[in-house]
Amino acid sequence: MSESSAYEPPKVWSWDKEKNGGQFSKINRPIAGSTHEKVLPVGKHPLQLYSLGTPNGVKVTILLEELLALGHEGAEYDAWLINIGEGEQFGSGFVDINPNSKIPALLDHSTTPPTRVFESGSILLYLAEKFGAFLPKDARTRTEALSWLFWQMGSTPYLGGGFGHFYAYAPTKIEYCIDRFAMEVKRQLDVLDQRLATNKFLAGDEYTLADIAVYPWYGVLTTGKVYNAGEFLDVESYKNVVRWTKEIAVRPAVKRGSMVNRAMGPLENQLRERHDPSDFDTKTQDKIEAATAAK
Ligand SMILES: N[C@@H](CCC(=O)N[C@@H](CS)C(=O)NCC(=O)O)C(=O)O
Repeated sequence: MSESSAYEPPKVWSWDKEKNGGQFSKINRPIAGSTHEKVLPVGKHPLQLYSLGTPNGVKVTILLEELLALGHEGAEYDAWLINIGEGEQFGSGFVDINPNSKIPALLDHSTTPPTRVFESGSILLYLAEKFGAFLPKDARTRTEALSWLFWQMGSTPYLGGGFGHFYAYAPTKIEYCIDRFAMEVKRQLDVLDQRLATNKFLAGDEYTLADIAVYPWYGVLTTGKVYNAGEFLDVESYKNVVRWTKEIAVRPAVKRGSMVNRAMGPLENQLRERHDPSDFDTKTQDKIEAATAAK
């Protein structure tokens, strides 16, 4: 019998802060709102992004780099690091922008008063509409792109909060949970695989905000880099997703966007804060640490 089947839930759930709830138990709380006062920094550009280089954060930085690559100068941005392991998402300034205390969060100072945007899907839509790019003009294709964008937002909690949590983070491996969510994630990969068998991109011929939303989760999953679950999920069998992933991964804006606010992995791929395009050449973590060591 697994440990989980011995648990009898009490009549009313209560919060036991000392219980081992896994890797994120120190930051997870059953109440919303800020835990401490913290004014957020503001840089020189109208767009201020408060984020972390997780798949949800990277969606936004890829779109911003794609907009800049297209020549939209108004998409210049400052990207500040929010360390969710340290609970920075519960600072008062961050909660003012995102009452849900999750990265990414955007403040657009080009409007008066500044416009707050939270939820990565909403941020992608806001930016695509603001700059008139990566969202098709034709109603049918636009609707298809939005359907896939909302598909990602609705489906990924089963990949992250479901599969990833129980496969990679939970303190005990529970077969029932891993089975349930592995099956669902494989079904989702098959949904994408079938769509991409007959379409170059998710909305059709055009690369859109839907591809930008889905790639950091399901594309990177097929490279084995998400939860180290490549072999377990047999990701290479989703040939069309693999083909699509390879096409997206080589885009220069995708490479740049994937480095922003990144705080793990090889140091040369980590641009923890981004305030200027030149930061990619001069402010990656390997260069910052080499300069500090030389002093
Ligand atoms: N639906 C949200 C999910 C955002 C999300 O889950 N962010 C995670 C990091 S990837 C986070 O901030 N977690 C901190 C926490 O849960 O306290 C979105 O797409 O913006």
